[in-house]
Amino acid sequence: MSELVPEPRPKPAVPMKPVSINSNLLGYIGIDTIIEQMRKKTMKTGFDFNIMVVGQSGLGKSTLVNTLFKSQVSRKASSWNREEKIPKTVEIKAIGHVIEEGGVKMKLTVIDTPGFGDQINNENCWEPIEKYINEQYEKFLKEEVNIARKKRIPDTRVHCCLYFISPTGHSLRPLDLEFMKHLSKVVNIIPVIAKADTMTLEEKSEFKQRVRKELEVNGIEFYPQKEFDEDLEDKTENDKIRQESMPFAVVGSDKEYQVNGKRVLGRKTPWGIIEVENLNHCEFALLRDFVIRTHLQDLKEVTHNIHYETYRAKRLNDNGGLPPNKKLCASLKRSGEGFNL
Ligand SMILES: Nc1nc2c(ncn2[C@@H]2O[C@H](COP(=O)(O)OP(=O)(O)O)[C@@H](O)[C@H]2O)c(=O)[nH]1
Ligand SMILES: [Mg+2]
Repeated sequence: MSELVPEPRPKPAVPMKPVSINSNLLGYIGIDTIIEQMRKKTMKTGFDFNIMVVGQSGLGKSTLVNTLFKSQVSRKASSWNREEKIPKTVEIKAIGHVIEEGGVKMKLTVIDTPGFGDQINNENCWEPIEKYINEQYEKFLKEEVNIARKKRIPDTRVHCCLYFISPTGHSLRPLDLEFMKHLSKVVNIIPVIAKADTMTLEEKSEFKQRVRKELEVNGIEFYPQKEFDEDLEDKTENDKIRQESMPFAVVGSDKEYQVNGKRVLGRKTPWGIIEVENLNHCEFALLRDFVIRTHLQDLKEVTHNIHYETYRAKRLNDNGGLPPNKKLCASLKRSGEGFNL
């Protein structure tokens, strides 16, 4: 009797699916602890956040920054002093503070630009501000290309620029347009309407619409820029901000008052107290939530991945592909070493 030889089985036409490892079978792996690990690291190292305020004197920049961080983080403009000289040029002042909340340290630097737009001829007055922003990119780049790199490069790059629009109820001034046109390519600009308590509800909503239209007509992209939305969720969330909230109409104050048994930040007027954190009174709380609670990390990422990257690529191109650190280039040339970035 002949034995039955089993026929070789045909190979499956479709490659077999990779076996997915069911974590239920193996037990708990602990991938989700990465969040806790990252939290611990951030708590240890803290993080830098640099915010710049730009706009004409008296629009409430210092007051708003104080309101934003509920502490005296930006020096208040001193009262008028006859001896004091009116600054002739835009003078840039950076004031650093460490703010701690829930064990997390934020090294906050507020960059104030007193004197912006205060001259009779304000032509090119955005230039010193652009120069300052680029200088911070340059500093970071130099640190990055150093052979002996610091473990953590101090980050002085401007992550966010609050641009204060005067609450005229008319339209943007040429200076506003010039500034935003030039600077929106190098930094995240968030336009805000200053002193919104000086406008009626109708005036405010009309003015907001007009400003949005003017920015669009002039091709000015403010933060959050459409092209950098990463997915549909981002797009839906940011579209709402771009089409409804921007520019945030804010009121600032660092004085506290008692309202219904609670202490609130507000402005006392003959007709009542304007509560800065009350959404029925102004959009300060929206701006604060936007900058700190929902978009802080994104502001940092867009600064690093888009604005700084653009600067870096241009700088390296201009330099024939070499890093801008001349000393380093010279020393490497001498020693005959080459290196890649
Ligand atoms: N009505 C109103 N006044 C404000 C507001 N914010 C600040 N001020 C006042 O405007 C003046 C100038 O404010 P300041 O913060 O020094 O302006 P900066 O020159 O832009 O820094 C001060 O008297 C503030 O009390 C606001 O939202 N509404
Ligand atoms: Mg000021």
